[in-house]
Amino acid sequence: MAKQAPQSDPAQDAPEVSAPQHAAAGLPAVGHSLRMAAEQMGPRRTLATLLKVNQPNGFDCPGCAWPEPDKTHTAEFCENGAKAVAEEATERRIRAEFFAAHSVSELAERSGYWLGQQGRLTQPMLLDEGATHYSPISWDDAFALIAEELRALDTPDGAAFYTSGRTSNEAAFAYQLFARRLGTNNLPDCSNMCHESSGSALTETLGVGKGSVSLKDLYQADLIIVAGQNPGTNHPRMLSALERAKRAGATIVSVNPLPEAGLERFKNPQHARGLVGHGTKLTDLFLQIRLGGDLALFRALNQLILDADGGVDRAFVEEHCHGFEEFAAEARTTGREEVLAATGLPWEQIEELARLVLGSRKVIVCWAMGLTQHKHAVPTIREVVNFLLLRGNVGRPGAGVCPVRGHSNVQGDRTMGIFERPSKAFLDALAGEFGFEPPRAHGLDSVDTIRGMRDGRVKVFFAMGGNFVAATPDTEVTEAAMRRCRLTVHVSTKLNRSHVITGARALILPTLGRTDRDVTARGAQFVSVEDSMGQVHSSRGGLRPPAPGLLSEVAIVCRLARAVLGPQDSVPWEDFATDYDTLRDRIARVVPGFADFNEKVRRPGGFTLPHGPRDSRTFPTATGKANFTVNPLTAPEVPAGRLLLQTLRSHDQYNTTIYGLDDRYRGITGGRRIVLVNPADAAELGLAEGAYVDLVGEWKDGVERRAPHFKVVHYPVARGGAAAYYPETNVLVPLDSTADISNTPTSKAVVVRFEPDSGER
Ligand SMILES: Nc1nc2c(c(=O)[nH]1)N[C@H]1C(S)=C(S)[C@@H](COP(=O)(O)OP(=O)(O)OC[C@H]3O[C@@H](n4cnc5c(=O)[nH]c(N)nc54)[C@H](O)[C@@H]3O)O[C@H]1N2
Ligand SMILES: Nc1nc2c(c(=O)[nH]1)N[C@H]1C(S)=C(S)[C@@H](COP(=O)(O)OP(=O)(O)OC[C@H]3O[C@@H](n4cnc5c(=O)[nH]c(N)nc54)[C@H](O)[C@@H]3O)O[C@H]1N2
Ligand SMILES: [Mo]
Repeated sequence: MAKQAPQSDPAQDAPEVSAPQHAAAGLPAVGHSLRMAAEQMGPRRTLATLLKVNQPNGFDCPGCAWPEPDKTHTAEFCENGAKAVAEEATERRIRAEFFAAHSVSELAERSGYWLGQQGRLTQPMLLDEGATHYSPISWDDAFALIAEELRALDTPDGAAFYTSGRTSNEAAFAYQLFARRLGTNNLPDCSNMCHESSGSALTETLGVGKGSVSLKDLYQADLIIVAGQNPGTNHPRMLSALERAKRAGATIVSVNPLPEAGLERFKNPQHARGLVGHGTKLTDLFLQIRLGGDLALFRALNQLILDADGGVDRAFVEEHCHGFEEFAAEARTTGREEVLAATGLPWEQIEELARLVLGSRKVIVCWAMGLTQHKHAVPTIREVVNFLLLRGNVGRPGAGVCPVRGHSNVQGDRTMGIFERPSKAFLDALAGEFGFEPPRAHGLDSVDTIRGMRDGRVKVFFAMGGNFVAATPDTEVTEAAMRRCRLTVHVSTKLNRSHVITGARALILPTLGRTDRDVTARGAQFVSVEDSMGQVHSSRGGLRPPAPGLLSEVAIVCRLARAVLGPQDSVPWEDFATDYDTLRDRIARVVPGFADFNEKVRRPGGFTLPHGPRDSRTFPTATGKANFTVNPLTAPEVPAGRLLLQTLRSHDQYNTTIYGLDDRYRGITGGRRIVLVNPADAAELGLAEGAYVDLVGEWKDGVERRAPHFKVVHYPVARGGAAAYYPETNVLVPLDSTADISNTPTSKAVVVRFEPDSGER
């Protein structure tokens, strides 16, 4: 089996620990982001670029999917958005000489941090069968090579087409069309590891797998519950919205095993008072819940609402909902002892939250990976929906569901048909528009793609962005699976680990990013994205591309499709590649909500997609109503002497892209191999502060999964749980440990034991 190479170099990884902070952003954040940006881009490019982020005529920030306020502040960027931009707009370059100087096996020994620091990719590269180094290849030869491998497959299902969520609507639509013209629904995407649980739960209960609130709703809410999310690091611009809500009188409750600095207090860097003052206190009530305790919490709240006089919005439930009686009967059986054990919360706190809920007319629940990456994630989110439905908190201003998406266009990619289980309606529309019969059988998601590669069924792996081997679970299994492929292809902006863990042959196809100017034979092009709240708008980069001849993602897909399907194919790939308006005209006819796409996307601020539950309390579910569901109470079980590990993000990373080795708000500097443990648990387990340990995963398959050399940090995490960074800990997440229904890896719930540092690296 492949040796597990360091994700971060243990030799350079020497974490230092100081006290965690209690406020986010402010002056240090501005200084930090400008310093990082200037290092990558130089001062002139830094200023020119950062002033264009999320502006009406600029590009969409590649950082996260949080929406832009209507009137954009001149500096509508945040510290971590600035880092994401700098990472892409860097002036460093990787050229052919780099690949001649470094063999693939040498690069496989480097950390992901080091690989990312080498700069932008500038020309197509091929690793031929048996070769030790990548060497240059022309675009046409690269497309011909992929065509040859695809044609050699017994079935189109021998290929899988992965998407990471930065891909534009236009590229995503062309990409799924190509896969389906070829004959497969194997369209795994990063969503499968991210908000799939939200999509599954919301589609079943509300009929739309997306959030139902806008920024305006947040500003009007009486009560906002933020559960399982760390916006201070991952969605910093959300803090401005929470601050505004707070000033308008909202109460904010955070539910998290960790006290996250960004949720405690916010020093808004857009205002003078935020730069130098104490900032705004955000959280009014902090529920320090145990990992995986949220289902129990929401069941308890629902029981208290049912028991309260006038707690239930009867009129709403009768007119709009289905399944109330069964749900209520189940909720009434919720046992207090079970709730206390699962949540670790004092009962009084749960009652206090219930009082806040009963005193509020407009309630929003926001969540992210803390809810979606558990075995019982889908029932947990269904129970959140029950909670909102009970008091009519869906489809009225100031209220609703708010799953906060990660990648900047992950929601749009799904809207464009990047889905291994497309609806019949979508396929029918595609068939009607393009005159072919798309495959109807479900395809493979991310976890099933790994199984397919492992078992030799998937032989060609193609990735539109992302870093598949580093982002997916069970690193050793996944890397071995990847190595079994005939061909692996990555369309990427930056070098990463997935380029050096390859099939028999491998291609790196460099591409333009969000910040780059995109000019084709028919002139300057722009693309579009959809944010976390269903707002679609254009994105236009302004920087000189990192190298001449670089192709956009749209052009890569369309030229590949033409090479594979032939020039006489019924789809006008060449027009699509050079004039994105022609592509948008087709999207307008296939995807609901996109009529007059070309006209609407040119309006300042773009347009909002229709959303039945939000707009008119219509619920396109199987029953035609909003569905209450019955979700038996479960919580993770952890044997004595073990802790439950969650794998999360530091402040200096974007998923598998490491910007730096600090996690400022949590008081960690200079390293990433740390594990946060509650001092009381540490005392019981004999884990001294500063000691080095191996984390050893335990799961029912009995396989030993080991992540060596982590420094113990005593930290105020909820009892029974621990936390360490991803992707270093992905080696511990079993491939088969996934959420029921959504098949999302359980990255927030890995049972681990601690062993003395083995000295392994
Ligand atoms: N700068 C930056 N921005 C990003 C990203 C990035 O890596 N860096 N990633 C992007 C992507 S793709 C995504 S999906 C989002 C991720 O955004 P988040 O979901 O905020 O990311 P995580 O770091 O995984 O944080 C999970 C949070 O949930 C809490 N949590 C964990 N388990 C539980 C639980 O059982 N219950 C509750 N109530 N809380 C729990 C953790 O303590 C932590 O605060 O951010 C996006 N934005
Ligand atoms: N243990 C654990 N595992 C997790 C998670 C977790 O919380 N814990 N989180 C999961 C989540 S929420 C997600 S979304 C996934 C993320 O999984 P991915 O989306 O696959 O990973 P990223 O690290 O975001 O991908 C980064 C790479 O994308 C490429 N890239 C960047 N911009 C562009 C672009 O514009 N175009 C193209 N073509 N390429 C580009 C660069 O080459 C860069 O190296 O990871 C998942 N894995
Ligand atoms: Mo994500």
